[in-house]
Amino acid sequence: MKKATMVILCGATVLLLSSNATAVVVFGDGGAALQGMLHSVTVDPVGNSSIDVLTDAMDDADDSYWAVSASGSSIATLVIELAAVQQSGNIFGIFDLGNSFNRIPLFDGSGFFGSKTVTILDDFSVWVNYMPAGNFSSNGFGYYLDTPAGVAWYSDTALNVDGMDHMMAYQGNDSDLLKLGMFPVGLFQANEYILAFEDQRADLPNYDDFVVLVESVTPVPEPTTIVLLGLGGLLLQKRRKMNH
Ligand SMILES: [Ca+2]
Ligand SMILES: [Ca+2]
Ligand SMILES: [Ca+2]
Repeated sequence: MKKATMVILCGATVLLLSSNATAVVVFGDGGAALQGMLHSVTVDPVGNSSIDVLTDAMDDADDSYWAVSASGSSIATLVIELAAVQQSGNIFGIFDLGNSFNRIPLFDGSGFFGSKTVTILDDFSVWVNYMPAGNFSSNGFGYYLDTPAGVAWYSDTALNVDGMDHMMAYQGNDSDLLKLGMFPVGLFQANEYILAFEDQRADLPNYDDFVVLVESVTPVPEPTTIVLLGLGGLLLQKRRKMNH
C-alpha cells in the first residue's frame, strides 16, 4: 500500500518537472473513485469517460472564481445539477468573490439528485430558483462545501484552513454524453464543468464526496492575480515614463 502511494507521488513529480501545461493532481487513490464516478455517468462512450481525472483537471489557480457566461441577456443564469453525494450533511453553495463569509447554500446533501437555477442580476442580487437568496458585491463567485465537522472548503485554496486543494474542476469536452440521475442525456459542453469536492482534512484526497455539474459558467482570474497584473502594469508604465 505504501509502495503504491510512493510510485504515484514520484510519477507526479516527474510529470510536474516535464510539463507545466498539464495539471497534475495527486489523488490518494490514484483517481480511481472519481474516475469510476465519471465512467458511471457517461453513456457515450458507454461507461468510459474520455475525461482523465488526473490530467484533465483545471489548474488550481484557474478554478477558484467564476462568473455566469450567458451572453446577450441582462439576466445571467447558471444551472447546477447534483451528480453524486457520498455523505449527507455536507452543504454545497456559492460565495461572494469579495467576501467568503457571504455564502448562499444550494444543496444540503439530503437528496442524491437535484437541480438548482441561480440567477445574478445587474445589481448583483442572487436568486435561486427565481426566489431572492442574497446579494453579492460583483457577479464573481466561488464554490464551497460546508461539512458537519464545522469546516468549510473553498474553490479558492488560499481560504482553506489546511492550505490544500479541496475541489477539482473538469471542463466539458463537447464529445461525451452524460446522464445524471433523472435528467435527460446531455452533451458535456465546453461551458459546463464538473466540480468534485474532498470533504476530509487529508493529505491524500480522492475528491468523490460531493460532485456537481455546473452549466453556463466561465472561470475568472483570482483577485490576487488581477491585483498583481495591475501592479505590473503600473510598474511598467512608470518604467516607460522614466525612460522617456
Ligand atoms: Ca482546485
Ligand atoms: Ca482553486
Ligand atoms: Ca474523500
